[in-house]
Amino acid sequence: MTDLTMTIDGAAVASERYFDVLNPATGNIVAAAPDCTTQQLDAAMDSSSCAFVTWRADEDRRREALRQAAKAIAAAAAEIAPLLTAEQGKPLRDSTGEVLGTSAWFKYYANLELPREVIQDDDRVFAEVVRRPIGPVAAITPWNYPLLLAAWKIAPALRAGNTVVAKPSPYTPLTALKLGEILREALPPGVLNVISGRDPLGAAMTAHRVPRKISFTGSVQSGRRVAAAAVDGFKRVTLELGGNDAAIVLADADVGAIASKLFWGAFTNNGQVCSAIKRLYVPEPMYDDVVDALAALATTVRVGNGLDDGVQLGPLNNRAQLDRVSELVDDAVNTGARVAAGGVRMDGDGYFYAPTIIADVADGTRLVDEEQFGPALPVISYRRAEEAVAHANASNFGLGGSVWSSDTERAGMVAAQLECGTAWVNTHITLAPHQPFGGVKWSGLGVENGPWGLYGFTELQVIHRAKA
Ligand code: TXE
Repeated sequence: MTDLTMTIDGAAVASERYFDVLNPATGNIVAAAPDCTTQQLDAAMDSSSCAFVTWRADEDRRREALRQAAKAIAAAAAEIAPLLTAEQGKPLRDSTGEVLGTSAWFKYYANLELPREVIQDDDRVFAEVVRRPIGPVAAITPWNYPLLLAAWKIAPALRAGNTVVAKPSPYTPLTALKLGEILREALPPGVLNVISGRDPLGAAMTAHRVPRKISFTGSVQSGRRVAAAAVDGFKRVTLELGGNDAAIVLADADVGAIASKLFWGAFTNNGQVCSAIKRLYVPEPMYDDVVDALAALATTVRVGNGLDDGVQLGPLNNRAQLDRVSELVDDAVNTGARVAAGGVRMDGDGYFYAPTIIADVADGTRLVDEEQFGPALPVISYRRAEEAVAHANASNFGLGGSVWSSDTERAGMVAAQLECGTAWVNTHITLAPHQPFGGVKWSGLGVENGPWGLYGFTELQVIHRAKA
Protein backbone atom coordinates (compact mmCIF):
# COMPACT_ATOMS: atom_id res chain seq x y z
CA MET A 1 0.00 0.00 0.00
CA THR A 2 1.26 3.49 -0.80
CA ASP A 3 1.80 6.09 1.82
CA LEU A 4 0.58 8.73 -0.64
CA THR A 5 -2.49 10.43 0.72
CA MET A 6 -5.24 12.67 -0.58
CA THR A 7 -5.16 16.32 0.39
CA ILE A 8 -8.41 17.50 1.91
CA ASP A 9 -8.62 20.79 3.78
CA GLY A 10 -4.84 20.94 3.90
CA ALA A 11 -4.52 17.59 5.68
CA ALA A 12 -3.27 14.16 4.66
CA VAL A 13 -6.26 11.84 4.20
CA ALA A 14 -6.08 8.08 3.71
CA SER A 15 -9.07 6.01 2.65
CA GLU A 16 -11.00 2.92 3.66
CA ARG A 17 -10.41 1.52 0.18
CA TYR A 18 -7.53 1.52 -2.29
CA PHE A 19 -7.03 0.68 -5.94
CA ASP A 20 -3.87 -0.55 -7.67
CA VAL A 21 -1.78 1.59 -9.99
CA LEU A 22 0.28 -0.40 -12.52
CA ASN A 23 3.66 0.37 -14.02
CA PRO A 24 3.00 0.20 -17.78
CA ALA A 25 6.58 -0.85 -18.48
CA THR A 26 6.31 -4.01 -16.37
CA GLY A 27 2.65 -4.63 -15.57
CA ASN A 28 3.65 -4.67 -11.87
CA ILE A 29 1.84 -2.74 -9.18
CA VAL A 30 3.60 0.56 -8.38
CA ALA A 31 1.41 1.47 -5.46
CA ALA A 32 -2.17 1.55 -4.27
CA ALA A 33 -4.02 4.87 -4.36
CA PRO A 34 -6.81 5.99 -2.04
CA ASP A 35 -10.30 5.46 -3.46
CA CYS A 36 -12.13 8.58 -2.27
CA THR A 37 -15.43 7.88 -0.46
CA THR A 38 -18.58 9.95 -0.85
CA GLN A 39 -18.03 11.51 2.59
CA GLN A 40 -14.47 12.43 1.63
CA LEU A 41 -15.66 13.98 -1.61
CA ASP A 42 -18.16 16.07 0.38
CA ALA A 43 -15.42 17.09 2.79
CA ALA A 44 -13.15 18.16 -0.07
CA MET A 45 -15.92 20.15 -1.74
CA ASP A 46 -17.04 21.80 1.51
CA SER A 47 -13.49 22.73 2.35
CA SER A 48 -13.06 24.33 -1.08
CA SER A 49 -16.25 26.37 -0.45
CA CYS A 50 -15.01 27.61 2.92
CA ALA A 51 -11.53 28.43 1.64
CA PHE A 52 -12.98 30.40 -1.30
CA VAL A 53 -14.22 33.17 1.00
CA THR A 54 -10.76 34.30 2.09
CA TRP A 55 -8.72 33.10 -0.88
CA ARG A 56 -10.65 35.26 -3.33
CA ALA A 57 -10.12 38.37 -1.25
CA ASP A 58 -6.34 38.72 -1.26
CA GLU A 59 -4.70 38.90 -4.66
CA ASP A 60 -1.17 39.59 -3.40
CA ARG A 61 -1.32 36.55 -1.18
CA ARG A 62 -2.45 34.42 -4.11
CA ARG A 63 0.41 35.55 -6.28
CA GLU A 64 2.95 34.91 -3.54
CA ALA A 65 1.47 31.47 -2.83
CA LEU A 66 1.69 30.52 -6.51
CA ARG A 67 5.32 31.66 -6.60
CA GLN A 68 6.06 29.47 -3.58
CA ALA A 69 4.19 26.59 -5.24
CA ALA A 70 6.31 26.95 -8.39
CA LYS A 71 9.50 26.81 -6.30
CA ALA A 72 8.34 23.82 -4.27
CA ILE A 73 7.47 21.83 -7.41
CA ALA A 74 10.80 22.55 -9.11
CA ALA A 75 12.67 21.68 -5.91
CA ALA A 76 10.95 18.28 -5.81
CA ALA A 77 11.62 17.40 -9.48
CA ALA A 78 14.14 14.67 -8.68
CA GLU A 79 11.61 13.02 -6.36
CA ILE A 80 8.51 13.36 -8.58
CA ALA A 81 9.99 12.48 -11.99
CA PRO A 82 10.70 8.76 -11.27
CA LEU A 83 7.19 8.40 -9.85
CA LEU A 84 5.77 9.93 -13.02
CA THR A 85 7.76 7.50 -15.17
CA ALA A 86 6.63 4.61 -12.98
CA GLU A 87 2.91 5.35 -13.33
CA GLN A 88 2.79 6.92 -16.81
CA GLY A 89 5.64 5.20 -18.68
CA LYS A 90 7.39 8.19 -20.27
CA PRO A 91 11.20 8.38 -20.23
CA LEU A 92 12.69 9.93 -17.10
CA ARG A 93 14.02 12.92 -19.02
CA ASP A 94 10.51 13.69 -20.28
CA SER A 95 9.12 13.26 -16.77
CA THR A 96 11.61 15.80 -15.45
CA GLY A 97 10.57 18.13 -18.27
CA GLU A 98 6.93 17.71 -17.30
CA VAL A 99 7.61 18.50 -13.63
CA LEU A 100 9.58 21.62 -14.56
CA GLY A 101 6.82 22.62 -17.00
CA THR A 102 4.32 22.27 -14.18
CA SER A 103 6.41 24.63 -12.08
CA ALA A 104 6.71 27.05 -15.02
CA TRP A 105 2.91 27.20 -15.38
CA PHE A 106 2.48 28.16 -11.70
CA LYS A 107 5.16 30.85 -12.09
CA TYR A 108 3.61 32.21 -15.27
CA TYR A 109 0.20 32.63 -13.65
CA ALA A 110 1.71 34.06 -10.44
CA ASN A 111 3.15 36.87 -12.55
CA LEU A 112 0.24 37.43 -14.92
CA GLU A 113 -1.79 40.60 -14.44
CA LEU A 114 -5.56 40.34 -14.14
CA PRO A 115 -6.79 43.52 -15.81
CA ARG A 116 -9.45 45.94 -14.60
CA GLU A 117 -10.84 47.56 -17.69
CA VAL A 118 -12.38 51.01 -17.49
CA ILE A 119 -14.98 51.24 -20.25
CA GLN A 120 -16.36 54.69 -19.49
CA ASP A 121 -15.03 57.59 -17.44
CA ASP A 122 -16.70 60.93 -18.17
CA ASP A 123 -18.67 63.54 -16.29
CA ARG A 124 -21.71 61.25 -16.02
CA VAL A 125 -20.42 57.70 -15.46
CA PHE A 126 -17.47 55.73 -14.24
CA ALA A 127 -17.85 52.15 -15.47
CA GLU A 128 -15.39 49.33 -15.27
CA VAL A 129 -15.38 45.65 -16.08
CA VAL A 130 -13.85 43.40 -13.47
CA ARG A 131 -13.18 39.68 -13.63
CA ARG A 132 -14.36 37.84 -10.55
CA PRO A 133 -13.54 34.28 -9.57
CA ILE A 134 -16.33 31.79 -10.20
CA GLY A 135 -16.06 29.66 -7.04
CA PRO A 136 -14.88 26.12 -6.31
CA VAL A 137 -13.64 24.38 -9.46
CA ALA A 138 -13.64 20.64 -10.19
CA ALA A 139 -10.51 19.83 -12.23
CA ILE A 140 -10.55 16.42 -13.93
CA THR A 141 -7.49 15.23 -15.84
CA PRO A 142 -6.29 12.31 -18.00
CA TRP A 143 -3.25 10.02 -17.89
CA ASN A 144 -0.99 11.32 -20.67
CA TYR A 145 0.39 14.39 -18.83
CA PRO A 146 -0.90 13.90 -15.29
CA LEU A 147 0.95 16.85 -13.78
CA LEU A 148 1.16 19.37 -16.59
CA LEU A 149 -2.52 19.16 -17.52
CA ALA A 150 -3.45 19.51 -13.85
CA ALA A 151 -1.28 22.65 -13.69
CA TRP A 152 -3.07 24.07 -16.74
CA LYS A 153 -6.21 24.07 -14.60
CA ILE A 154 -5.00 24.56 -11.04
CA ALA A 155 -2.61 27.50 -11.63
CA PRO A 156 -5.02 29.83 -13.51
CA ALA A 157 -7.99 28.80 -11.37
CA LEU A 158 -6.14 29.68 -8.16
CA ARG A 159 -4.62 32.85 -9.62
CA ALA A 160 -8.10 34.12 -10.46
CA GLY A 161 -9.26 33.50 -6.88
CA ASN A 162 -11.08 30.20 -7.22
CA THR A 163 -10.42 27.12 -5.12
CA VAL A 164 -9.93 23.67 -6.67
CA VAL A 165 -10.81 20.05 -6.11
CA ALA A 166 -8.56 18.08 -8.47
CA LYS A 167 -8.97 14.48 -9.56
CA PRO A 168 -6.32 12.72 -11.66
CA SER A 169 -6.95 9.70 -13.89
CA PRO A 170 -7.16 6.37 -12.06
CA TYR A 171 -4.26 5.21 -14.28
CA THR A 172 -1.94 7.97 -13.03
CA PRO A 173 -3.07 9.32 -9.64
CA LEU A 174 0.25 9.12 -7.79
CA THR A 175 2.02 12.25 -9.01
CA ALA A 176 -1.09 14.39 -8.55
CA LEU A 177 -1.42 13.10 -4.99
CA LYS A 178 2.25 13.95 -4.54
CA LEU A 179 1.60 17.45 -5.93
CA GLY A 180 -1.13 17.91 -3.31
CA GLU A 181 1.29 16.87 -0.58
CA ILE A 182 4.03 19.18 -1.81
CA LEU A 183 1.73 22.19 -2.01
CA ARG A 184 0.24 21.79 1.47
CA GLU A 185 2.77 24.28 2.82
CA ALA A 186 2.46 26.86 0.04
CA LEU A 187 -1.36 26.95 -0.11
CA PRO A 188 -3.84 27.60 2.72
CA PRO A 189 -6.05 24.61 3.71
CA GLY A 190 -8.93 23.95 1.31
CA VAL A 191 -7.54 26.03 -1.55
CA LEU A 192 -6.33 22.91 -3.38
CA ASN A 193 -7.86 19.54 -2.54
CA VAL A 194 -6.55 16.50 -4.41
CA ILE A 195 -8.64 13.34 -4.34
CA SER A 196 -8.25 10.07 -6.22
CA GLY A 197 -10.66 7.41 -7.40
CA ARG A 198 -12.05 5.64 -10.42
CA ASP A 199 -14.23 7.15 -13.15
CA PRO A 200 -17.44 7.33 -11.03
CA LEU A 201 -15.62 9.81 -8.77
CA GLY A 202 -15.34 12.14 -11.78
CA ALA A 203 -19.07 11.79 -12.41
CA ALA A 204 -19.79 12.44 -8.71
CA MET A 205 -17.69 15.61 -8.86
CA THR A 206 -19.50 17.01 -11.88
CA ALA A 207 -22.89 16.26 -10.30
CA HIS A 208 -21.88 17.68 -6.91
CA ARG A 209 -23.73 20.75 -5.60
CA VAL A 210 -20.55 22.69 -4.71
CA PRO A 211 -18.40 23.30 -7.82
CA ARG A 212 -19.34 26.27 -9.96
CA LYS A 213 -17.05 25.25 -12.79
CA ILE A 214 -15.82 21.99 -14.29
CA SER A 215 -12.52 22.02 -16.15
CA PHE A 216 -12.10 18.68 -17.92
CA THR A 217 -9.49 17.08 -20.19
CA GLY A 218 -10.19 13.62 -21.54
CA SER A 219 -12.20 11.69 -24.10
CA VAL A 220 -15.09 13.00 -26.18
CA GLN A 221 -17.36 10.41 -24.62
CA SER A 222 -16.65 11.53 -21.04
CA GLY A 223 -16.70 15.18 -22.16
CA ARG A 224 -20.29 14.74 -23.30
CA ARG A 225 -21.21 13.32 -19.89
CA VAL A 226 -19.47 16.20 -18.14
CA ALA A 227 -21.28 18.78 -20.27
CA ALA A 228 -24.62 17.08 -19.63
CA ALA A 229 -24.01 16.93 -15.88
CA ALA A 230 -23.05 20.61 -15.82
CA VAL A 231 -26.32 21.73 -17.40
CA ASP A 232 -28.45 21.28 -14.28
CA GLY A 233 -26.78 23.93 -12.18
CA PHE A 234 -25.45 25.85 -15.20
CA LYS A 235 -21.93 25.07 -14.04
CA ARG A 236 -19.36 26.64 -16.30
CA VAL A 237 -17.34 24.17 -18.34
CA THR A 238 -14.07 24.06 -20.19
CA LEU A 239 -13.57 20.87 -22.18
CA GLU A 240 -10.39 19.69 -23.88
CA LEU A 241 -11.32 16.52 -25.71
CA GLY A 242 -8.51 15.44 -27.95
CA GLY A 243 -7.96 15.70 -31.65
CA ASN A 244 -7.04 14.10 -34.92
CA ASP A 245 -4.49 16.66 -36.07
CA ALA A 246 -3.48 16.61 -39.72
CA ALA A 247 -0.04 17.67 -40.89
CA ILE A 248 0.21 18.69 -44.54
CA VAL A 249 3.58 18.59 -46.29
CA LEU A 250 3.71 20.95 -49.29
CA ALA A 251 5.56 20.04 -52.49
CA ASP A 252 8.46 22.45 -51.86
CA ALA A 253 9.32 21.01 -48.44
CA ASP A 254 12.82 19.66 -47.78
CA VAL A 255 12.23 16.08 -46.64
CA GLY A 256 15.66 15.73 -45.03
CA ALA A 257 15.12 18.89 -43.01
CA ILE A 258 11.62 18.10 -41.74
CA ALA A 259 11.52 14.31 -41.30
CA SER A 260 12.72 14.27 -37.71
CA LYS A 261 10.40 17.14 -36.71
CA LEU A 262 7.46 15.38 -38.32
CA PHE A 263 8.36 12.16 -36.54
CA TRP A 264 8.50 13.78 -33.10
CA GLY A 265 5.37 15.79 -33.85
CA ALA A 266 3.62 12.44 -34.11
CA PHE A 267 5.53 10.26 -31.64
CA THR A 268 6.27 12.53 -28.68
CA ASN A 269 4.97 10.78 -25.54
CA ASN A 270 4.33 7.78 -27.79
CA GLY A 271 1.63 9.67 -29.68
CA GLN A 272 -0.35 10.06 -26.45
CA VAL A 273 -0.72 13.79 -26.89
CA CYS A 274 -4.05 15.39 -27.70
CA SER A 275 -2.36 17.68 -30.24
CA ALA A 276 0.10 15.20 -31.79
CA ILE A 277 0.19 14.71 -35.56
CA LYS A 278 -2.32 11.87 -36.03
CA ARG A 279 -2.40 11.78 -39.87
CA LEU A 280 0.12 13.03 -42.38
CA TYR A 281 -0.73 14.22 -45.92
CA VAL A 282 2.14 14.14 -48.44
CA PRO A 283 2.26 15.09 -52.17
CA GLU A 284 2.52 12.08 -54.47
CA PRO A 285 5.98 12.86 -55.94
CA MET A 286 7.66 12.89 -52.51
CA TYR A 287 5.47 10.25 -50.86
CA ASP A 288 7.98 7.38 -50.91
CA ASP A 289 10.79 9.60 -49.66
CA VAL A 290 8.75 10.78 -46.68
CA VAL A 291 7.51 7.28 -45.81
CA ASP A 292 11.06 5.89 -46.02
CA ALA A 293 12.53 8.69 -43.90
CA LEU A 294 9.86 8.24 -41.19
CA ALA A 295 10.17 4.45 -41.27
CA ALA A 296 13.94 4.76 -40.79
CA LEU A 297 13.39 6.92 -37.72
CA ALA A 298 10.69 4.60 -36.38
CA THR A 299 12.95 1.57 -36.57
CA THR A 300 15.93 3.25 -34.92
CA VAL A 301 14.19 5.07 -32.05
CA ARG A 302 14.93 3.41 -28.70
CA VAL A 303 11.85 2.00 -26.99
CA GLY A 304 12.00 0.62 -23.47
CA ASN A 305 11.46 1.14 -19.75
CA GLY A 306 11.50 4.88 -19.20
CA LEU A 307 13.87 4.48 -16.26
CA ASP A 308 16.60 3.00 -18.48
CA ASP A 309 19.30 5.25 -19.92
CA GLY A 310 18.89 6.39 -23.49
CA VAL A 311 15.26 5.30 -23.85
CA GLN A 312 13.34 7.70 -26.13
CA LEU A 313 9.87 6.15 -26.00
CA GLY A 314 8.28 4.20 -23.16
CA PRO A 315 5.27 1.89 -23.21
CA LEU A 316 1.70 2.98 -23.83
CA ASN A 317 0.09 3.97 -20.58
CA ASN A 318 -2.48 1.21 -20.24
CA ARG A 319 -3.74 -2.05 -21.66
CA ALA A 320 -6.91 -0.52 -23.14
CA GLN A 321 -4.87 2.01 -25.10
CA LEU A 322 -2.48 -0.68 -26.33
CA ASP A 323 -5.44 -2.76 -27.50
CA ARG A 324 -6.94 0.23 -29.27
CA VAL A 325 -3.79 1.13 -31.19
CA SER A 326 -3.30 -2.50 -32.11
CA GLU A 327 -6.89 -2.79 -33.31
CA LEU A 328 -6.65 0.33 -35.49
CA VAL A 329 -3.39 -0.79 -37.11
CA ASP A 330 -4.74 -4.31 -37.74
CA ASP A 331 -7.87 -2.81 -39.27
CA ALA A 332 -5.78 -0.64 -41.63
CA VAL A 333 -3.66 -3.62 -42.67
CA ASN A 334 -6.74 -5.78 -43.21
CA THR A 335 -8.13 -3.13 -45.55
CA GLY A 336 -4.98 -3.04 -47.70
CA ALA A 337 -2.58 -0.63 -46.02
CA ARG A 338 1.17 -1.32 -45.94
CA VAL A 339 3.26 -1.47 -42.79
CA ALA A 340 6.40 0.58 -43.50
CA ALA A 341 7.66 0.18 -39.92
CA GLY A 342 6.44 -1.52 -36.75
CA GLY A 343 2.86 -2.77 -36.78
CA VAL A 344 3.37 -5.18 -33.89
CA ARG A 345 3.32 -5.37 -30.12
CA MET A 346 6.75 -5.75 -28.57
CA ASP A 347 7.77 -8.67 -26.39
CA GLY A 348 7.61 -8.41 -22.64
CA ASP A 349 5.09 -7.78 -19.90
CA GLY A 350 4.76 -4.05 -20.50
CA TYR A 351 2.38 -2.27 -22.86
CA PHE A 352 4.94 -1.77 -25.61
CA TYR A 353 4.02 -1.21 -29.25
CA ALA A 354 6.63 -0.75 -31.96
CA PRO A 355 6.64 2.77 -33.47
CA THR A 356 4.56 2.29 -36.58
CA ILE A 357 4.34 3.99 -39.97
CA ILE A 358 1.38 2.95 -42.09
CA ALA A 359 1.54 3.72 -45.84
CA ASP A 360 -0.86 3.31 -48.78
CA VAL A 361 -3.80 4.30 -46.63
CA ALA A 362 -6.60 6.79 -47.24
CA ASP A 363 -9.40 8.70 -45.56
CA GLY A 364 -12.20 6.31 -44.68
CA THR A 365 -9.82 3.98 -42.82
CA ARG A 366 -10.37 4.04 -39.06
CA LEU A 367 -6.70 4.75 -38.33
CA VAL A 368 -7.02 7.95 -40.38
CA ASP A 369 -10.49 9.01 -39.29
CA GLU A 370 -10.33 8.23 -35.57
CA GLU A 371 -7.99 9.43 -32.81
CA GLN A 372 -5.45 6.62 -32.32
CA PHE A 373 -3.64 8.31 -29.39
CA GLY A 374 -0.64 6.06 -29.79
CA PRO A 375 2.54 5.32 -31.78
CA ALA A 376 1.02 4.60 -35.21
CA LEU A 377 1.06 7.26 -37.92
CA PRO A 378 -0.89 6.89 -41.18
CA VAL A 379 0.71 8.64 -44.19
CA ILE A 380 -1.72 9.59 -46.96
CA SER A 381 -0.75 10.80 -50.44
CA TYR A 382 -2.45 13.72 -52.18
CA ARG A 383 -2.31 15.51 -55.54
CA ARG A 384 -3.46 19.08 -54.89
CA ALA A 385 -3.01 21.13 -51.70
CA GLU A 386 -6.74 22.04 -51.70
CA GLU A 387 -7.53 18.35 -51.57
CA ALA A 388 -5.28 17.87 -48.51
CA VAL A 389 -6.87 20.85 -46.75
CA ALA A 390 -10.34 19.46 -47.47
CA HIS A 391 -9.34 16.09 -45.98
CA ALA A 392 -7.76 17.77 -42.96
CA ASN A 393 -10.98 19.68 -42.30
CA ALA A 394 -13.31 16.73 -42.94
CA SER A 395 -13.15 15.67 -39.30
CA ASN A 396 -15.27 16.13 -36.21
CA PHE A 397 -12.08 17.13 -34.43
CA GLY A 398 -10.37 20.51 -34.74
CA LEU A 399 -7.64 20.80 -32.14
CA GLY A 400 -4.46 21.50 -34.12
CA GLY A 401 -2.94 21.16 -37.56
CA SER A 402 0.28 22.02 -39.34
CA VAL A 403 1.68 22.85 -42.77
CA TRP A 404 5.29 22.13 -43.78
CA SER A 405 7.10 24.02 -46.52
CA SER A 406 10.27 25.91 -47.43
CA ASP A 407 8.05 28.93 -48.08
CA THR A 408 6.68 29.93 -44.68
CA GLU A 409 4.48 32.69 -46.15
CA ARG A 410 2.66 30.27 -48.40
CA ALA A 411 2.50 27.65 -45.65
CA GLY A 412 0.98 30.28 -43.35
CA MET A 413 -1.76 30.94 -45.90
CA VAL A 414 -2.57 27.25 -46.17
CA ALA A 415 -2.44 26.86 -42.38
CA ALA A 416 -5.00 29.64 -42.01
CA GLN A 417 -7.48 27.47 -43.92
CA LEU A 418 -7.33 24.71 -41.31
CA GLU A 419 -10.37 24.47 -39.05
CA CYS A 420 -8.59 24.09 -35.74
CA GLY A 421 -7.51 25.87 -32.57
CA THR A 422 -3.79 26.01 -33.36
CA ALA A 423 -2.37 26.01 -36.90
CA TRP A 424 1.40 25.53 -36.88
CA VAL A 425 3.93 26.10 -39.67
CA ASN A 426 7.01 23.83 -39.78
CA THR A 427 6.40 22.62 -36.24
CA HIS A 428 3.69 20.80 -34.26
CA ILE A 429 2.74 20.44 -30.56
CA THR A 430 4.76 23.56 -29.70
CA LEU A 431 2.97 24.89 -26.61
CA ALA A 432 3.74 27.63 -24.12
CA PRO A 433 2.09 29.07 -20.99
CA HIS A 434 1.22 32.32 -22.77
CA GLN A 435 -0.26 30.63 -25.87
CA PRO A 436 -3.98 29.80 -25.70
CA PHE A 437 -4.79 26.16 -26.38
CA GLY A 438 -8.15 24.74 -27.30
CA GLY A 439 -10.11 23.22 -30.10
CA VAL A 440 -13.10 23.74 -32.36
CA LYS A 441 -15.87 21.23 -33.13
CA TRP A 442 -15.61 18.08 -30.97
CA SER A 443 -12.16 18.99 -29.72
CA GLY A 444 -13.65 21.04 -26.95
CA LEU A 445 -15.14 24.16 -25.50
CA GLY A 446 -13.12 27.14 -24.31
CA VAL A 447 -9.36 27.45 -24.11
CA GLU A 448 -6.61 26.90 -21.58
CA ASN A 449 -3.39 28.89 -21.04
CA GLY A 450 -2.43 32.51 -21.54
CA PRO A 451 -4.67 35.29 -20.26
CA TRP A 452 -7.55 33.65 -22.12
CA GLY A 453 -7.16 30.53 -20.00
CA LEU A 454 -7.23 32.72 -16.91
CA TYR A 455 -10.39 34.50 -18.09
CA GLY A 456 -12.04 31.08 -18.36
CA PHE A 457 -11.87 30.89 -14.58
CA THR A 458 -13.58 34.26 -14.14
CA GLU A 459 -16.92 35.89 -14.68
CA LEU A 460 -17.37 39.46 -15.80
CA GLN A 461 -18.92 42.02 -13.57
CA VAL A 462 -19.68 45.57 -14.61
CA ILE A 463 -19.36 48.17 -11.90
CA HIS A 464 -21.31 51.18 -13.09
CA ARG A 465 -21.17 54.31 -10.96
CA ALA A 466 -23.37 57.25 -11.80
CA LYS A 467 -21.54 60.48 -11.10
CA ALA A 468 -24.37 62.91 -11.37
O1 TXE B 1 -10.40 9.00 -20.96
P1 TXE B 1 -11.56 9.41 -19.99
P2 TXE B 1 -9.63 7.58 -21.00
C1 TXE B 1 -8.73 10.03 -25.42
C2 TXE B 1 -7.91 9.01 -26.12
C3 TXE B 1 -8.16 7.77 -25.32
C4 TXE B 1 -9.55 7.96 -24.82
C5 TXE B 1 -9.92 7.24 -23.55
O2 TXE B 1 -8.39 8.83 -27.44
O3 TXE B 1 -8.09 6.62 -26.09
O4 TXE B 1 -9.66 9.35 -24.64
O5 TXE B 1 -9.07 7.61 -22.47
C6 TXE B 1 -12.53 10.95 -15.78
N1 TXE B 1 -17.45 12.30 -15.55
N2 TXE B 1 -7.95 10.85 -24.55
O6 TXE B 1 -10.55 6.44 -20.90
O7 TXE B 1 -12.34 8.22 -19.57
C7 TXE B 1 -11.47 9.87 -15.67
O8 TXE B 1 -11.50 9.26 -14.39
C8 TXE B 1 -16.35 12.96 -15.14
C9 TXE B 1 -7.70 12.18 -25.00
O9 TXE B 1 -8.58 7.64 -20.01
O10 TXE B 1 -12.29 10.54 -20.62
C10 TXE B 1 -10.20 10.67 -15.95
O11 TXE B 1 -9.81 11.39 -14.79
N3 TXE B 1 -15.11 12.46 -15.26
C11 TXE B 1 -7.06 12.99 -23.99
C12 TXE B 1 -10.65 11.65 -17.03
O12 TXE B 1 -12.07 11.73 -16.89
C13 TXE B 1 -14.97 11.26 -15.83
C14 TXE B 1 -6.31 12.42 -22.89
C15 TXE B 1 -10.32 11.21 -18.47
O13 TXE B 1 -10.80 9.90 -18.68
C16 TXE B 1 -16.08 10.52 -16.28
C17 TXE B 1 -6.70 11.09 -22.55
C18 TXE B 1 -17.37 11.10 -16.12
N4 TXE B 1 -18.49 10.49 -16.53
C19 TXE B 1 -7.46 10.36 -23.39
N5 TXE B 1 -15.64 9.36 -16.81
C20 TXE B 1 -6.73 14.39 -24.26
N6 TXE B 1 -7.71 15.21 -24.58
O14 TXE B 1 -5.60 14.76 -24.14
C21 TXE B 1 -14.28 9.37 -16.69
N7 TXE B 1 -13.88 10.50 -16.08
